[in-house]
Amino acid sequence: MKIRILLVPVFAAAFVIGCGENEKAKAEVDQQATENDSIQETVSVTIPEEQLTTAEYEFEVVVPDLQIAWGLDFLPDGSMLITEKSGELIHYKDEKKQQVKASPEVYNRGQGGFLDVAVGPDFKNDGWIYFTYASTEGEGEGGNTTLMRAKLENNQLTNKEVLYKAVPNSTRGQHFGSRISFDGQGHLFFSVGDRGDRDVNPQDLTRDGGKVYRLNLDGSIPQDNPFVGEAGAKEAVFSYGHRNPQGMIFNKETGEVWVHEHGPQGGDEINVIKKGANYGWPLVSYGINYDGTSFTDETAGPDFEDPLYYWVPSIAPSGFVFVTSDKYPELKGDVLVGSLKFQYVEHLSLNGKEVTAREKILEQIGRVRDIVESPDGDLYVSVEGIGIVKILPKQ
Ligand SMILES: [Ca+2]
Repeated sequence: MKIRILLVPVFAAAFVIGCGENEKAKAEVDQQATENDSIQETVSVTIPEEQLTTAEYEFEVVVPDLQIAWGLDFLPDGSMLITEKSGELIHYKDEKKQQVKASPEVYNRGQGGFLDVAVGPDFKNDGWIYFTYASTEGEGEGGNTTLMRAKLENNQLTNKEVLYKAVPNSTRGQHFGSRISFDGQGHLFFSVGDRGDRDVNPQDLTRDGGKVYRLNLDGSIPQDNPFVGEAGAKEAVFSYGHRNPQGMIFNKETGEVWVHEHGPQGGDEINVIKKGANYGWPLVSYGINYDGTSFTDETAGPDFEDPLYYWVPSIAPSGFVFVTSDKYPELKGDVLVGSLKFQYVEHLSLNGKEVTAREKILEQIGRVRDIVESPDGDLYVSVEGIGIVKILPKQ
């Protein structure tokens, strides 16, 4: 069914032993092998394209006439906040689109622009909403990914606070990330891609880019972050060696933050985020360069965290949701991932932390940017050139 990659340690092959000792020695080796297997077995799994099945779902367009609705989230009243990559923030309420005033000025270049929006976990009490966007603030030409929080009052953003600005600015148009997620324990996670500087940023803890960051909800740095106190390190960094994560969930069943990230040609990954871990980019990868040459022969190594799942060929993943809703029993407990490249939503069946099947839904709908479960348990998908559509539960 699926390809499972096992990293089985190589044992010294030569045993020169007497006949009577043979059985005992062999038993010891077997015992050792079993122990090492359980330690070193990776969970890296891929499922080939030929096993990708298709499921029919109806959908309806809920918010029409959007260009690139990069991110969306729901307020407790059921209304929706939507970012347009070009720079608009839209509040969709009572079937009307309102452009929110005083939204941040964005650097709309390449993959950068207005990125994610996430309503804070204590919104009902404190009113905080979190955003990521590309910004030109600070020194140097170009821009870089920025995290802001603000409140929404009378259709405008107030109390705006920049909580993090990645540096330096760059005129490159690649790999800004960025998604925002909360762990239910007072932390916010967000991602910044490698900004097209793969050989400089992802493996260097003193530089932004190619990282997943963890902050307290007010933007301060948790003192138990892994690189606090390390000379020169960006103390907001939680994990590194990432390429360009554009999907992030908090998996309520495992209590973990998961990201997916674009690989090069082949090698998109789902990674379970662990404190201080190195996810290997660009030193290990299941992908190759776009010109067909290989930049690394290594897919794994002892210093690197293996992906939970990887795609070959790349689907160009954007948007990620862990389905908890009873309205979609066949999706519940699984994840959905948007595909920019192949223009569908991929349903990955999960057995705990193992991906067991792939299924295509909303085939040929368009480039999928984001997927969100609403407070009343409906699944909404942002599709370029269409807007926001709702996946209709099966009758
Ligand atoms: Ca990796």
